[in-house]
Amino acid sequence: MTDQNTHRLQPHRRYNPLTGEWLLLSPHRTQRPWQGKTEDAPMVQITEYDSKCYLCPGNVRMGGQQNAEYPGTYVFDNDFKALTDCEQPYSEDEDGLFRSESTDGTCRVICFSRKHNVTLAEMDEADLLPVIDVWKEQMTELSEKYRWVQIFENKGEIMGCSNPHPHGQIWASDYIPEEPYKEDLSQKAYLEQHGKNLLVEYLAREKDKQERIVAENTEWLCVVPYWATWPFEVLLAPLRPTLRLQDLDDAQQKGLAAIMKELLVKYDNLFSTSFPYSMGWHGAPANGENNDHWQLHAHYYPPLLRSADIKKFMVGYEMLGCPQRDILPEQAAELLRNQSTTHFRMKRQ
Ligand code: H2U
Ligand code: ZN
Repeated sequence: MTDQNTHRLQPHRRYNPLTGEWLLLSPHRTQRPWQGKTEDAPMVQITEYDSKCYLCPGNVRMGGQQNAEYPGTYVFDNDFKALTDCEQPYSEDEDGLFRSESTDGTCRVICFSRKHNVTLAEMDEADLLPVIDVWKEQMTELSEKYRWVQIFENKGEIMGCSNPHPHGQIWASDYIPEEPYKEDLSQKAYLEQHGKNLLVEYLAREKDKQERIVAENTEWLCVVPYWATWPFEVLLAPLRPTLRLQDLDDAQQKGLAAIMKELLVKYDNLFSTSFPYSMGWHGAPANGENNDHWQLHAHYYPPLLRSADIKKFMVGYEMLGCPQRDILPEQAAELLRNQSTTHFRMKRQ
């Protein structure tokens, strides 16, 4: 912490320009030495194929359908869809007090690899390219029909994901959900007010400041955002104006595979654990409108605070007031940035 930044050590609020919300920072509570527990997690040996896994090639899923003998990535319709195309469209509104409407949507599951025992962090960089291909294909296909296509990954038992087989999900809907809706309004207002794209401008400033960068290459920037809520939250975005995943060109796609690999290895190395998180992509909605105010980006929201088993809870004041964090985003970024780019499991072999 440089001398001119000591004001940051007192309680203060920071503004999230993407959502228009504020958060509270209490960094004076963490000025004790770093207490991160980084002893080695036990090496749990799991096999490349698990006959009991619903996602492994050739296995029968809960609903009775059989997975193909897929060699790489694999997409199937979720057997327990949270969204379906509605059979009886309706909308009701009783004086704004009892308001409801039907929705159209669908849900899919994406297996990132046929191998049960790898994670994106441990996959070769080259094997991340097909994952990005699938994301792009799915976005293109589902955007024809649905206004919002939410691609996400829920990783780790702590996040409620019970199956270690590397996989993500897609939920597509005819409505734009709350988080991207707030981002849509904020980005639009910023462009109107400042004549610049909010995130493209923010990334350029972060690149200059070099305070919150976790990883960077010629096409991408990965930062702990100035307004991060979760201790090790990151924002990953292309530097060039880009509306959607399916708009990424070859150079951006290669750059994305490289920076994802770097981020995920650093995440795992931070607490010597397979780092849990929820992540997902936000880009311009498929609404047929001018979306110049949008910039593609991914959010990574990891729940961990100080070790592989100490989680941050969003409770109390955070449920009733606003989110709060102790460790400064600048400190979190430095911790992540300084992690090795060699996965801890590789080192121990
Ligand atoms: P998560 O572990 O990220 O929750 O994803 C698992 C998803 O896979 C979940 O949405 C689906 C669940 O509905 N699933 C199937 O569609 N078929 C199965 O046989 C098992 C799980
Ligand atoms: Zn499996």
